[in-house]
Amino acid sequence: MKSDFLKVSTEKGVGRIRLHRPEVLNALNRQMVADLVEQLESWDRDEHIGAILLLGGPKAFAAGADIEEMAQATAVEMLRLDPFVDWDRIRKISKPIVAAVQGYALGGGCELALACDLILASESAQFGQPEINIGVMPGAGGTQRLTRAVGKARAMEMVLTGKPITAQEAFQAHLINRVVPEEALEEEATKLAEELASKPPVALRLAKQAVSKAAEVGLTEGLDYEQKLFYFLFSTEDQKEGMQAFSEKRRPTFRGK
Ligand code: DAK
Repeated sequence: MKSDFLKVSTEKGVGRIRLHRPEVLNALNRQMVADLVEQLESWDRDEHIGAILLLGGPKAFAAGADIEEMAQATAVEMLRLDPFVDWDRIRKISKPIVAAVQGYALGGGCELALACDLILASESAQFGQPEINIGVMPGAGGTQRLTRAVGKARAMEMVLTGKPITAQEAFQAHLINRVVPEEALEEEATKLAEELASKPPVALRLAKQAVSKAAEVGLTEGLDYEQKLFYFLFSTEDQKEGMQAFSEKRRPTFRGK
C-alpha cells in the first residue's frame, strides 16, 4: 500500500508500520488514520503476517489528532464523517499489535498506543491526554481504555489536567509493558513482534480476543467465552503439532491450521 504518511515493510512474519509526518510530530490526520486502518486490515487477512509493529519517530510517536484539520469542524461534519468508524476498525484487528513509543504519545497518539496490545516505550516517552487544554476531551478511547488500564484516580488526573506522565510512571501505572533505553527500543520491539509472529496463529488470535474480552464483560461471561475458544483450539492441527512436538522434544512447526 502507498501512503504519504506511513512507511510500511514486512520481515520475518512481522508487518511494520512507521507513522511518518515528522514536520507535525506525526499528528494524525484523517487520511493517515484511514491508511493505517487499511494496512492493518490487509495484514490481518495475510497468512504470512503473524504480528504487527507500530512505530513513530524519535521525537513523537504521535502528538495527537491533527488539530489544524479539526479546528474548524462542526458537530454536523463530525457526525457526517464519523471518524470513530476508522478508529473502531483498529479494535477489530485480530493479530497482535506492538506499539514502540518514543517521545510524545499525546491525545489520539496515546489512544492509538492504547488500542495496541503491547506497548514498549523508551525513556523519553510521555503519555498524556491534553485535549482538555484545547476545549475538548478524549474521543478515541482515552476516557475508557486509559481508565481500565491505570484506574480512575490516575485517569481522572490525566484527563482533567491534561498533564502527561513519563514512561516510568506509565510503567508503574500498568499503562505499558516495558521501558527500555532509547537506542534499544526498536530492536526490543522488533524481537517481541517476531516472537509473537512465531506462535501458532489461530491460538494467538483467539488468545488476544479472550484477553481483550476481559475488559468488556463480567467474569462469568468472560470465563464462558474463554472455555469455548479453548475447546475450539482442539480442532486445530497446530494443537496436535504443538503437543506432539512437546512429547517428542522437538520444536513445533505451526501452520495456522
Ligand atoms: N496537530 C497539528 N499539528 C501539531 C500537533 C497536532 N496535534 N502537534 C504538534 N503539531 C505541530 C506544531 O504545530 C508545529 O508545527 P509548525 O509550527 O512547525 O508548523 C510542529 O508540529 C512542531 O510542534 P511544536 O513546535 O509545538 O513542538 P514543541 O516541541 O514545542 O512542542 C508538543 C511539542 C507536543 C508539546 C506540542 O506540539 C503540542 O502541545 N502539541 C499538541 C498536543 C495536543 O494537544 N494533542 C492532542 C490533540 S487533540 C477522534 C479521535 C481522536 C481524537 C479526537 C477525535 N475521533 C475518532 C472522533 C484526538 C484528539 C487529539 O489528539
